[in-house]
Amino acid sequence: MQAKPAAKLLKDYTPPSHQVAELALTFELAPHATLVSAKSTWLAVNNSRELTLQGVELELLEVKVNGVVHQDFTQTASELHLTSLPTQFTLDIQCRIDPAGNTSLEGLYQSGGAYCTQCEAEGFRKITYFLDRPDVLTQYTVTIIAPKEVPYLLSNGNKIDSGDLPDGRHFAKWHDPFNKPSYLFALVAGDFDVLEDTFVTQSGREVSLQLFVDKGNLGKAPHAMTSLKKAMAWDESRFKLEYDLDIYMIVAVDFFNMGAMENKGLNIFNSACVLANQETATDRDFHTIESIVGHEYFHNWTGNRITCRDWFQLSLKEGLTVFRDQEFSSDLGSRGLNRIDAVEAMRNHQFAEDAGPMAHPIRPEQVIEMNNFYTVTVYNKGAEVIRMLHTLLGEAGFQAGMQLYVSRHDGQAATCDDFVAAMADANDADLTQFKLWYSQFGTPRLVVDSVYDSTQQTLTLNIKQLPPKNNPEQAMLHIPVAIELLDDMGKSVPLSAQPNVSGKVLHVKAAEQSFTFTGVTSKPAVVMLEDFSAPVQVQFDSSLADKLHILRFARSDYARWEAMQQIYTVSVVQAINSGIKRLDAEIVAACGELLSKPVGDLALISELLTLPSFDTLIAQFETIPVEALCETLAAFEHQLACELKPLWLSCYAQLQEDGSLSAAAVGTRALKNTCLGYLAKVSDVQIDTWLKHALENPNMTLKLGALKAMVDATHSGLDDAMAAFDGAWRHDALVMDKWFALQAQRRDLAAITRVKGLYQHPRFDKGNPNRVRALVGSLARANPSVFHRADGSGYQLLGDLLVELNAINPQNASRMLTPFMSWRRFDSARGELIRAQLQRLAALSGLSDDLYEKVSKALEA
Ligand code: B3K
Ligand code: ZN
Repeated sequence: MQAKPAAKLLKDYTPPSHQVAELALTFELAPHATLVSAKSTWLAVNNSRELTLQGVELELLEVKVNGVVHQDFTQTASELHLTSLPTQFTLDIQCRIDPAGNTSLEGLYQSGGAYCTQCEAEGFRKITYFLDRPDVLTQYTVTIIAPKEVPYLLSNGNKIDSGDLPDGRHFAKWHDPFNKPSYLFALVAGDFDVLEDTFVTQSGREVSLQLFVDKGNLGKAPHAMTSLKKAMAWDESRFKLEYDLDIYMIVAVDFFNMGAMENKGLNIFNSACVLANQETATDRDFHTIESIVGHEYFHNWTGNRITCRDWFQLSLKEGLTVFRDQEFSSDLGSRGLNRIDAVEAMRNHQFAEDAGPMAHPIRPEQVIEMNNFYTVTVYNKGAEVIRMLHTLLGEAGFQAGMQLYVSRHDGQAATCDDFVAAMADANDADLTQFKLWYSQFGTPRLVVDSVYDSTQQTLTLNIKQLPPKNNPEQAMLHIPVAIELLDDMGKSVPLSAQPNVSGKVLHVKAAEQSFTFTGVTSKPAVVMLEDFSAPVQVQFDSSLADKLHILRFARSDYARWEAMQQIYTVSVVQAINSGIKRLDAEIVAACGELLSKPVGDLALISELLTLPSFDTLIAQFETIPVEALCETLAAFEHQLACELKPLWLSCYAQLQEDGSLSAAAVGTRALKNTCLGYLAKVSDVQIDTWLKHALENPNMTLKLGALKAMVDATHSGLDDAMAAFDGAWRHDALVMDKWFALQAQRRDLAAITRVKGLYQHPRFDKGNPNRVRALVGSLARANPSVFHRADGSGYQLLGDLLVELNAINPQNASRMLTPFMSWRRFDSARGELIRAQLQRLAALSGLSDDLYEKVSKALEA
């Protein structure tokens, strides 16, 4: 392994040496030689005569201080160190950069023909030399000069000037009146179609909304625009937060590392998170777009108006903004289904990260490459921590805390401590113990047992808090445990008052605590951790009868789903231990009951009838039993398909929907697809006809549902169906991503060869993160029986790709590496095969910091 890149530590934070009063940037755009001039005004904070600026892959042309060429500087690959400076000065720096040659998709790069930027976390240093850190805020004025063939020239804030220049070029000048850090800077230049709209804020200001998409894609833009307007209205009504500029722009680009970016007034989005109509996008895509458009909009306050002091505080904006987008989706749609989604993200991904070599607190203390910390821990566990605060303080208390946070810190770069202090002060609450959630990693465990005393009519819950297995020294946390007690009739039993219980929440703060509830007239079924009120693992043995009772009667849809998940999970574990891969008749009957009366929330019924994923189930095992797990899931699915065949058939036959995006139609399509998924596993002429009809249906949700059903069933018509889909959709890269993903989920013997072969498909492009994630990401994440083949061919394929991606796009490489991180969880033969791939990467010359950090952690003893 090459020289070790240095880690940065939270405890080493020092404030910046200088303040920047203003920054004027001028870009003369050319694909391989863009000129960037940066003129700024500086004030040394402690009379320092030196200034160290960050800059990477820049060709430095000239430095002037107070208008005079300045030669007292030294340069390294990542810094410019200026000496002999006055304490107050203007600085002019001229650089040349190569957007067309920038495949990292960070800094200024080209997507298709358009220029665009991505500066978070530390991409601004690929544009010019600057104090590229989030606590240096200043006002930006940006002039963009380009040939007239590039008609739209966009940056943050308001356009203050534009016009023609000699030699066929034109310019636009933008000014952003809000101070911002460099990571929120954005520039876009290209030719687009524009969808325009307006939004009138609660105080009566009219905001112009513009959505820029590739030419020809206007028909796929309205949903994102509607989502934006819903988000603006929701933030006003729930959080009393109003938009602050006169214009809000969103640009969709095809080459983008993440979902989207909240640059002030000029969001840049992965086109997959914007473009949708019902012929090309699934119901799930529509939902994702709404939540991401909301997420980026909500950052305008939680992230932009109040930003982060340093990158260790990332969860300050991300955990909070994920919480806000989850609430947005829940207020507009189904709270239960949104909670299921959020908990699945936690259980499928975050628990694994928190137990693996990259485990970190939601406020990390040590970072080599910041881009590696845009994680499910910082985002999703961060949101769960905010949700716990909301549970502890209630909506009114939480909103009071938010108002205090905003009034104290508007315009500042703040810390997680600042946020918790505002919550505590506004509520006169002691959050000292709660704050440990920010500094401790790993998933805490609760071991619960319940004792019912029929003579006293009491129920006692004895709760033990165990530290995470990988962090045994950690201090006890304050864990809000929501519960519901259900009597024989399925009615909620009121919880008798006692210390450390408020409403339905038990405050678990110590290693062992007991809670005794009086007036419990019969032995209740206990809903434990209702709505996943804390990101913990719970061990609580309850009978199948109790779980079925909860399934029928719990007040929370989430709790009903969770009961069913536990039923399936216990069955899977028992089947693997006993070797008898059959679901209990009572469980099959419960599924039958759900299916025989498809009324109410059909999307929820669909979730209830879906077995837990491979990724969820692995948490049950010390060593992941790959074959046994895949075989058991397949056996259960087959059993449900066969034994309930008449019910699947009658359910499917009676489900009708109007093709709209109403919750009822979306739910109906979800259940139709679930039915078809099971039915495709049993052969029948009727089923083949339905599959054919669904494939021909213009609605992408139904079309893809049929194709997925055929993939999972290894249906004899699959090759033809896949070829027809390719023929019909080759022109649409985003639709082809769905096809690549399905190709990668096929389980036949040729699966690995097929994926490799698809690298040559005319629509495939290793430089495009969406394509790579669709194809290879789906193999690694959604096809465990093939990816984890004992011969190591899946690992070899991913290893080969990572070697290439390391050179093209380290950020994407690092994200694609994640499945290798849990190599110690597999049997020794598989573990060794993955380790060999990690060692191969470790030995690469030119290994990026991104991969170095994760590979070296994975290999550490
Ligand atoms: N803040 C951006 C993420 C930037 C990631 C940089 N590697 C998107 C978001 O969370 O809204
Ligand atoms: Zn975000």
